[in-house]
Amino acid sequence: MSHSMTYSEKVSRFKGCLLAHAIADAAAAPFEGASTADSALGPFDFERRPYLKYSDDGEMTLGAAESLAECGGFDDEHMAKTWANHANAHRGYGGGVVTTLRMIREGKPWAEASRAVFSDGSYGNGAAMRVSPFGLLYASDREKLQRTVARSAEITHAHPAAIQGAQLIASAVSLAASDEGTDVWFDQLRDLKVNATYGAKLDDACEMVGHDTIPLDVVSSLGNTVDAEGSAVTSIYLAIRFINEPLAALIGFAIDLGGDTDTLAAMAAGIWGARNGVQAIPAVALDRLEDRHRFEVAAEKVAKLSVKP
Ligand code: AR6
Ligand code: MG
Repeated sequence: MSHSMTYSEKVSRFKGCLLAHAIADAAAAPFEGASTADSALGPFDFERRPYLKYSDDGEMTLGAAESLAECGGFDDEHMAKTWANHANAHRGYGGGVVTTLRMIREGKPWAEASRAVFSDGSYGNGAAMRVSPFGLLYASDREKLQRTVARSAEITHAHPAAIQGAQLIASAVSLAASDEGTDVWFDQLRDLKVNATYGAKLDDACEMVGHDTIPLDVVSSLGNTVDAEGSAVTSIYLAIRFINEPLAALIGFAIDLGGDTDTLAAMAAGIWGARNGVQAIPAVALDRLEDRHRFEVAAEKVAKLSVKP
């Protein structure tokens, strides 16, 4: 955070992050699994959706923020129980994580449950899609951010690619929440110890920024799939590309990508909201978001915690 940022500006960014994330998740969820559009079809129209119901992305992010606030920071046991107990089966959770969360509810230690479905751990983007509250809370301490995010990812997603995807998204949120210009984001993200696939995609994304890409180009270079490697850098690219544009434009383009639209949109919008603040989100979207007040309260509590001496 820059020293000149007031507390109310900070609260606006924390709310902007969580609310934009949930709104984008809800707006894009009905398009999950769609094919990639040949050309960009334009901004999402909030008017056509009377109710914005968030999916697993929003639910786990809310749980993360509430657990961080309640514990005054990260507590792995509490976080695991919160995610497990809050999980609503109707919100579209990934098949592996449903089983892992059920095992945690039944009392299995998370470190065992996390490797019970896939012995190498899940490489899905489920750890990255819920990580924005960590990026906000630990924005001023990069080392602590990486360590804490890795541990939070492991609760359900022990595979290194899932952990690194979560670290990339959390770092992008923290860069957005500070006033670091997007021109230096890629340098900072390359400094994380990520695998060669992420490294190559960060290079491609950096190259694509500033060019007028179509959805097919973005998907063929960066991906649109449920694995963390197939989506984390895509969302970072989306956030940078639309950082100075309306949220509806970002969501529209995420939907045009097809595939895992809700998670692509949510991760990108969380980054966008951490830079632009809640005042940049249209009232029609805020008014229609399910549990809007609960997201706002959680964001305020995390903001308060972040300035605690
Ligand atoms: N080996 C084989 N397949 C795997 C592995 C692995 N190690 N890891 C993941 N998969 P999951 P998520 C495949 O269940 O990451 C929702 O739409 C496997 O097919 O851990 O929390 C959300 O909105 C598995 O079911 O869930 C997210 O967009 C799938 O990847 C998305 O799902 C997802 O991994 C990811 O959710
Ligand atoms: Mg998804």
